[in-house]
Amino acid sequence: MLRNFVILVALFSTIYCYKTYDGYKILRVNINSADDHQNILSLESEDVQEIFSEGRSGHSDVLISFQNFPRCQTYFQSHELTYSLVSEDVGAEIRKERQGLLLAPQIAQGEFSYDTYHRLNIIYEHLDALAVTHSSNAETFNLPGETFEGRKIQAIRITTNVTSEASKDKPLIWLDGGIHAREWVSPATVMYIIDSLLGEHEKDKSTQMTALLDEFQFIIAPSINPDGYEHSHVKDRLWRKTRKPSGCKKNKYNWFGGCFYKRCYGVDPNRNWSTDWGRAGVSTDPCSEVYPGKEAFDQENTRIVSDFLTPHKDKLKLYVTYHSYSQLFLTPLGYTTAEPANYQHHLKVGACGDAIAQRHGAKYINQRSAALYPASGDSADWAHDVLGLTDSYTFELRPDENSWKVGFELPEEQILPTGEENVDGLLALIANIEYNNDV
Ligand code: 0X9
Ligand code: ZN
Repeated sequence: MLRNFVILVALFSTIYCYKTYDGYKILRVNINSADDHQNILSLESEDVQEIFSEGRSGHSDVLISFQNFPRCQTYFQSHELTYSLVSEDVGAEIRKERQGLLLAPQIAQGEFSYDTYHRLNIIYEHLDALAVTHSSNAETFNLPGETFEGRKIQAIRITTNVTSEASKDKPLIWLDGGIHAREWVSPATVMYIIDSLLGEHEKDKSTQMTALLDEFQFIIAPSINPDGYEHSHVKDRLWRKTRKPSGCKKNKYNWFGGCFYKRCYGVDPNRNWSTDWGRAGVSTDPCSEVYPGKEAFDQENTRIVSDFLTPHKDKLKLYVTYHSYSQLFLTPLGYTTAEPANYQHHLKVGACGDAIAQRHGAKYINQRSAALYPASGDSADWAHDVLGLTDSYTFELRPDENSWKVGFELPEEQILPTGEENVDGLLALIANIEYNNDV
């Protein structure tokens, strides 16, 4: 009875507070030249398209409302852009996922599961519970500072003898998830990696995990854009950015100092880091999905993470950030197609893709970030250039480019296999980092 009531209330809030995306379509637009790419970006600032979904190799997936569809078709024709229909009704996909979430069984405090996507409090409570159960190998802490909406970025430090002072000098591996709000499988995968390092899962790898924990300290933050993540759960499933007010659409103000078109929120946190900030793959429109902010690190969450990592520079041996989707292993650099000096090494570590494929057959392509599309100000480039770290990578998790309707809504039954294959991928990656090989 109570459960039915809860579901009714949730459905009511779904209808009245949640962006429905009814009648929205996703189109896959073929990109054959830099002009095509630019035309897609312009389409966004003309308000014809609601979300600029990243330009993949050879195409760009764009989300378009029912009302804007005819204008969009005209625009495509006049710019000689061809496209195919990927999703007829995004709203239906979102409703389906949301119903599944509402019906997911409740879990006890501190518990976690990989059959549904969890809210931030469940993630943080599970980290704390792990630190209690594995008190000699794990401790949780908040990175200093608060996000714009006043949330903490919680991290877990995992290493043998975690309370000893000496453990703080060990070589450091940093992993983060959730920099893009809607990429829900990213925090879930990072949580699975944490559980596995502590022997909650992947129990057959205990010898390997113990050796890793003896050698390294891991600091792992599963959700480094918590404001955006919560927003994507309660208001807008396809939210990507942070939540800080960013200005007015097209930077147009009215006579009274308000916005001429509409107020914009959020900055793309993966364009907000200082490396080559604001140049490639960005838009100056504060409403854009790839708006990099007014300046580097003007978002609390990117500032918090960079301030935390900078003093650890000398200890840091590996930086990995988890995104979705497309199944890619992206190596530096992302802002220029010029080959970095350590490119041969990056090719070698790309072998982690084989380990991933061996688990469940999913193929992750090894590619230089800029070959996906050049974009300035991403976190992995910052770790590579500013922290001087050769081993700095971005994973794009499941699904691949073709087997999906709404790529960010990975079906729940794929959460676990994604976690499993990425434990294998990470172990293979660590085996090849410079620190372990003296390259
Ligand atoms: O665009 C991004 O920030 C990443 N893709 S996503 O779909 N998760 O948004 C890719 C970042 C790769 N870096 C560069 N191309 N610089
Ligand atoms: Zn992303």
